Amino acid sequence: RADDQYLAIVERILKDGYYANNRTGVPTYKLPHQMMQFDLSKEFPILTTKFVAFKTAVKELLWIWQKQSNDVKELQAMGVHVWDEWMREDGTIGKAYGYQLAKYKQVDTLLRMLKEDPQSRRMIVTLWNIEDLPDMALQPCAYETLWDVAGDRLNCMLVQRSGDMGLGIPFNMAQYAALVYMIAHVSGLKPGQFTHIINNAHIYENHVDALKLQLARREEAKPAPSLWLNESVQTFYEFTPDDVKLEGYEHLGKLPMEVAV
Ligand code: UFP
Repeated sequence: RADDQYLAIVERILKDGYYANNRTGVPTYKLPHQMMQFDLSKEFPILTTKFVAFKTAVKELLWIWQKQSNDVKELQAMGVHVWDEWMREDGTIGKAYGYQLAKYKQVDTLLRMLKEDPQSRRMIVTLWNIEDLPDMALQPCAYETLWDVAGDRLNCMLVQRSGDMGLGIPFNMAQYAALVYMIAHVSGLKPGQFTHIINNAHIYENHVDALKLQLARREEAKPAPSLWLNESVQTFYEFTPDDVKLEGYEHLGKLPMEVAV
């Protein structure tokens, strides 16, 4: 289950993590090469040992993958403020995230390959553009997805270079799982295996207490909710935040943590 895999990483980091400072000034405990794997036909991977703001996660995902926008005001208009701290004077996050999808029409290419050549081993969407890195407000963390089709199943591997276990990862795992459901639906496929690889998995020092509280909730984890998609949506660009909902999301409540900027 999502809680078990996530909390196992948290526990490993608290036990064996390497303690060091970083550019934010808030030190972390970190471990390399952590991984979670989910069979999306069996469970939707969202934590229940704390509340995860799924709606916000979906809105941010659609802002990146569908609007392919770097305009923070557009996100704010949807009531989402996760990028406020990184907004530049021009109101954008520079050439980061959605900008890189639009620049090379990467989502269209993926959707086309899934239809025309689903056995391709070259279905990659990447936000890591070396040339543009200096113009990004934040270099993309969850920067690459690799896609695979087996029978009627769509598999996806998400590669994340840097993962904030307290705040970022719970959000990223649920939003990319939702993305697999959406891409599968519009491609006539079913969601399959979702693998989330985190290169530098870290816990900020000021998140340790909250995460220990969460670990203590492990035995009370709730059953996973299911994801509901509006089946009448035909193309990826039609999805609205209301077309993607969790059904039966029971959780053990909020665990506030401060974001390191
Ligand atoms: N971070 C995530 N997920 C995201 C995102 C940011 O975990 O989707 F945008 C975290 C990882 C890290 C910080 O703690 O934000 C980025 O800092 P750096 O660029 O130094 O890795």
